[in-house]
Amino acid sequence: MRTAPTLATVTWQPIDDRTVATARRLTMDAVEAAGHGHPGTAMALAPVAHLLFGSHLRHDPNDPLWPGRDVFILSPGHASLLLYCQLYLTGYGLELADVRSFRRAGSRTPGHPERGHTPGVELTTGPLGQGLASAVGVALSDRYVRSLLDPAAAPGQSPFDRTVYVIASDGDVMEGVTAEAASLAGHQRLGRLIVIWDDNRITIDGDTQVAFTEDVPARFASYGWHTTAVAMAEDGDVDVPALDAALRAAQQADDRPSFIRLQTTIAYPAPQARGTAAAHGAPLGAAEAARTRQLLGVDAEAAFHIDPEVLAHTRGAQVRGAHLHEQWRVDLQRWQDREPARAALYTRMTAGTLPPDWDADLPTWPIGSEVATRKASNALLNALVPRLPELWGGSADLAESNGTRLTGIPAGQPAGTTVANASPGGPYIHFGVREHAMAAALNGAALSGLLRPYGATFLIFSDYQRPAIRLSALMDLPATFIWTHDSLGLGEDGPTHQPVEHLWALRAIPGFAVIRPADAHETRAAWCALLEQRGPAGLVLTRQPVPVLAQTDGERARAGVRAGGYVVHDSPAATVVLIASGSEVALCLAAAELLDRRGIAARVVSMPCLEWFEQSPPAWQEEVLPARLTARLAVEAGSPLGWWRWVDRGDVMGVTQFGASADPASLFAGAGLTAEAVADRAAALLG
Ligand SMILES: Cc1ncc(C[n+]2csc(CCOP(=O)(O)OP(=O)(O)O)c2C)c(N)n1
Ligand SMILES: [Mg+2]
Repeated sequence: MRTAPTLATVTWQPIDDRTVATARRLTMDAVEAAGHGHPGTAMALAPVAHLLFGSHLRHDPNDPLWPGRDVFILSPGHASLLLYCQLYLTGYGLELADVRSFRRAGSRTPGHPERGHTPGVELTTGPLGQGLASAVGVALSDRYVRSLLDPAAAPGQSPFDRTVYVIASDGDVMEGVTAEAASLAGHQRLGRLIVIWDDNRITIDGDTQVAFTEDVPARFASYGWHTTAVAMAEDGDVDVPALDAALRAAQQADDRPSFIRLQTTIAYPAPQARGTAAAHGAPLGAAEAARTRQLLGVDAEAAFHIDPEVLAHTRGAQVRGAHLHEQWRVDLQRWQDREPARAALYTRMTAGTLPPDWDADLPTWPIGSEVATRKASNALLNALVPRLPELWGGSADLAESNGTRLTGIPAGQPAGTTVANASPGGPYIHFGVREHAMAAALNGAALSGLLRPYGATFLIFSDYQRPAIRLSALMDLPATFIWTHDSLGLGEDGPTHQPVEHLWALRAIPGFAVIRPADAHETRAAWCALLEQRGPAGLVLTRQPVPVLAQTDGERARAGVRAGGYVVHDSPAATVVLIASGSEVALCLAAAELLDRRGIAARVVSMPCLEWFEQSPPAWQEEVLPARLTARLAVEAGSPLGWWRWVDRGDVMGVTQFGASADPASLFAGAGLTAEAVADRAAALLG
């Protein structure tokens, strides 16, 4: 069996001190060369990074995507050089030239680490708090995957046991999303999550005493974390043996996440800059850098000089990594031989393909019946989740409302839970009232590529998730955000709960698909398209029942939804086009009927996803919205903001005021969204 993740006490040699000195001076050199950047924390934590990458992390620099690796997340992304130095020194393929071109256009060393841009960067970080919160998602989803694929293995003995290491700064620990995520991690007893808090008492405004004076470890202890403290060494440097011991204790505490308070001195050992906020985000300056190089014992060397002995030492990580990787391969092979069915599932999940017949028995609805699209989505999830174990997720305390309560599907809870129908391997997560942490956790859960995570709340509360949604799009992760109660149509809960600007606020995020199906049929098509397309997406659903349309059924609609928009009603004599998404498609069909009675032929286009329509071939766009049909009216129960893109010389009907606590029919009428009003406006367009 594989070696346990815990390693023998690290023996720190003079060469390790030289390695740390090298990383520190490389950090200074890179910031001095760029003329800007964040040297302080990358310098101070150089021993931490070397201890992790050299001794604790199971990783293979030759294969940054090795599935058996531990995950390292640098939550304070501004300290990116801390990571870049390790990726260079341990041999990830990042070269000295890359470190030299730190923060330059086109370099592999951007200001903050970017996943997909630099090999070895697991997660894009920079917005404080997101890294730590996403790490909770990694650990939570890892536990699920491990239970799914290798439930019988003893703790630490499965090829799917990974540890998630996080470095977090004061800012990370102060951010609200961290409170949500840490509380969830404590409840879920995520024993394979280890956070090192860089307690340097410095943020940009200066001493943390100006704003941050609580007992942080006590807070984490009350969340249910295992906490330890490592005081700084007498000279202000990191106490490496004490940190090493704390890490080993954290690795042993496998029934709780671990929080290590690590006291450090920002910019150590710079004689003037150390311990100051000035060292957070600006070059030390030539004179201070020279004094620091002297203290580091590298003053005689040219900038960016690397001692070959140091490099040979750090590149030992490649040998160690290859060894760990090979051991893992053997363990994985044994597991595959023992578990052929699970191994086939793992192969499929790794490939990201869907099994045959995954969509064979999806629900159907009688045409003409009235079904809220959230209810349709619920029926779909109930059909899909038992067939697709990669569908992992839940809701932020709105399971019933969001249509994510699943029949018979176990909840994911820690071992020994008293919750009914729950286990560590349950694919359904009760995220609690923690929308932001849920969204960040979805990003973490999507990183491995094995899962298709989803998380649900009301559309109005997408505002509580926005920073994580943006990162999901930036990283192009296959996360699905389910948002119900999508308009004034939610009714009596009133303006605090009625989205107005949200659809366009979300559509404004580059690379993010907002899908707002017209009815149950389109909701089915949307889930199918989502599962086939693998991109960051939001599924926007109604609270209120909407008619199940004849025009949205079958393969034609499925293709139409995939293309983002398609014709649902037409006439060869059409002179005007009504374009709508979601609940307003039925409204436009009714308006087309009224127009017909007035002798005006209209085409109706259902446009569930503007991003997909934008990406569809020009010929398809022309087929749906021909250039000759310039009289176009877009109708959506939200801000009209971006619809102008598609209406040519036409018009947009939307919502520009907050709603009110009233029944949906009055609210739609009050906003001017009735079939009569739509028909009138369309007729007016024709002059
Ligand atoms: C959400 C968010 N708010 C603000 C910032 C801007 N910012 C970058 S670092 C920082 C605080 C620096 O203090 P700390 O987190 O302790 O990092 P250190 O200076 O110790 O490296 C701030 C406010 C940010 N990156 N993310
Ligand atoms: Mg700090």
